[in-house]
Amino acid sequence: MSSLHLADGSEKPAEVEGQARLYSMVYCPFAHRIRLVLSLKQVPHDIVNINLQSKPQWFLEIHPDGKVPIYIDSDGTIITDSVAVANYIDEKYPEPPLYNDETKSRDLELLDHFSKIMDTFANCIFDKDKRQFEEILTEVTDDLQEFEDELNVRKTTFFGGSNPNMLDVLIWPWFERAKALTILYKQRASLDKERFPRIMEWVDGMKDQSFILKHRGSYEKFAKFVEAVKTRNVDYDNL
Ligand SMILES: N[C@@H](CCC(=O)N[C@@H](CS)C(=O)NCC(=O)O)C(=O)O
Repeated sequence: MSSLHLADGSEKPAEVEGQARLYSMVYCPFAHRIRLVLSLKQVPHDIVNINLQSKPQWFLEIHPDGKVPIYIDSDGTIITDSVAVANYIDEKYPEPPLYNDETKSRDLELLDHFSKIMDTFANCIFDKDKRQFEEILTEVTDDLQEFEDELNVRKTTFFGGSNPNMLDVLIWPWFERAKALTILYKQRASLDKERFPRIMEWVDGMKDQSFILKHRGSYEKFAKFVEAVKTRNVDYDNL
């Protein structure tokens, strides 16, 4: 079950006993990570979407940061921050495994390096980065080189081998949203096929995964969402 985005003044939906809950927001890439992990692990849960511009008081009482995702486990345990939530779910539900001992430390290192790309993307879409778009794009592609090189070393479609692992899943939401840049900046923003053949193959492989298709969002709507955030007037359910 997924809900409309609940705002201040709304009632908190009753919890279903013995079932986990994800507090989410449809356009949030961090919450998207968790929807993907829950789907892959087939964890029974419900989703309550939050209007982040008018947060319900009861939502702020769950955690004062007031950010999504928040995951409430079936036993009431509250976990915040997408990577912590993803790892918590992975430990509790080991199947399918999303880390392997051989690559786990390198995967976590790459995940850490990917946060620089995430920050650049956020600053870029919300106009906090005043550099020319070309300059920002050059920086992002240079930062992506490490990921291309790693896939080249592993010689596999996914970082996880023939199936996506935690690193694949946790970086995907930003790739899905990247094309919004072409709308927001009215410029082409595609990767060079000669320089990034592995990443291109990875994107194609990820797109076809059933758990990715199930939670796929439109980059056009994401671009509308970004524009709406800038005017501080987001109609979360009607973009
Ligand atoms: N580091 C956090 C970031 C979560 C985050 O920034 N979520 C945004 C939505 S995409 C949010 O809840 N913003 C509301 C706010 O900051 O008040 C994570 O990985 O979960």
